[in-house]
Amino acid sequence: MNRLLGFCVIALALASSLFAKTPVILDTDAYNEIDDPFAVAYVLRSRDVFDVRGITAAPYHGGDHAVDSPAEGVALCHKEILNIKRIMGVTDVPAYMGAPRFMTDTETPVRSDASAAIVAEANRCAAKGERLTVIAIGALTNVASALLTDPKLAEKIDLVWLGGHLDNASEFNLNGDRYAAKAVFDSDVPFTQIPCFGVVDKHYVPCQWLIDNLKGCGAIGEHLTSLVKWANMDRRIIWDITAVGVFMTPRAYTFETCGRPTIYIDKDEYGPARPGAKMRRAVEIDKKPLYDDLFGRLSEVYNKKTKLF
Ligand SMILES: [Ca+2]
Repeated sequence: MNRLLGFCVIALALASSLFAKTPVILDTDAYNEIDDPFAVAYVLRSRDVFDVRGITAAPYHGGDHAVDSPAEGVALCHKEILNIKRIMGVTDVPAYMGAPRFMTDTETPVRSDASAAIVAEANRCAAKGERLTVIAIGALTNVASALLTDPKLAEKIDLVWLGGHLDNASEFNLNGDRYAAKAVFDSDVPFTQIPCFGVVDKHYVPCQWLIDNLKGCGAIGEHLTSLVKWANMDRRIIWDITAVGVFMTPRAYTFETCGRPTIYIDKDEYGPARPGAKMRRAVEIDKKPLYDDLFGRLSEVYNKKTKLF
């Protein structure tokens, strides 16, 4: 009897771990490029996989939706997160305002509701023996600021970041806040990098194909279609979904473990890795299963079937 009871307890524990959702915060410059709203919608339609603890607005400067300052950029990103939540009928996921400026050195955080939320949710997870995953798809200001605010945060979170290139460190998200990127690379936070050029730049798809696939995706499909049309390009890459896809279609990814390079503030190349400092890096991503999963989840058929909202 005791043996049977023990077996049941183990089976239940295994089942709960198999079906445990990943606690996640998505940090996004949602108004910068049209790919961020795809990623936000993807996360919000994947709540069988993610326990979404919040979506944080990242600052940006320049960009597709050009802005004059990071303060203007982060405010528009926050507004766009709220807009996507409204369109999708999501009322139980908080949107947090991020840093209004970039970091000015590698040691001074730019505190914000976003960095505070990352620290608070990481502590909530840690209290239950869990780890918070932060998926970052913009400049790393909020993440670096959280790491600097709580020196023990690196022990409590895992980070997946779309940014940098495979062979050099001159890329929009990285350039947005090089001090923040350096602080993150110099930290001990478990870190998966999804490089842009050399990996995700193989993911060009025709814009008309995106529009065709968004038919039948309801109000969020119409919103994403309007963004694709606004971009007015023949083909493009939906960069940011690849950071979400790490959890959704992991078999589509080939990773390598590599040294964790030094980021220079004033040089485009990666510097040598600190001795023993490692990270995981995607080197190849098969886009077909990723897009199949994305559009399947965005469809109204899926939405009605799962009754998430
Ligand atoms: Ca982005």
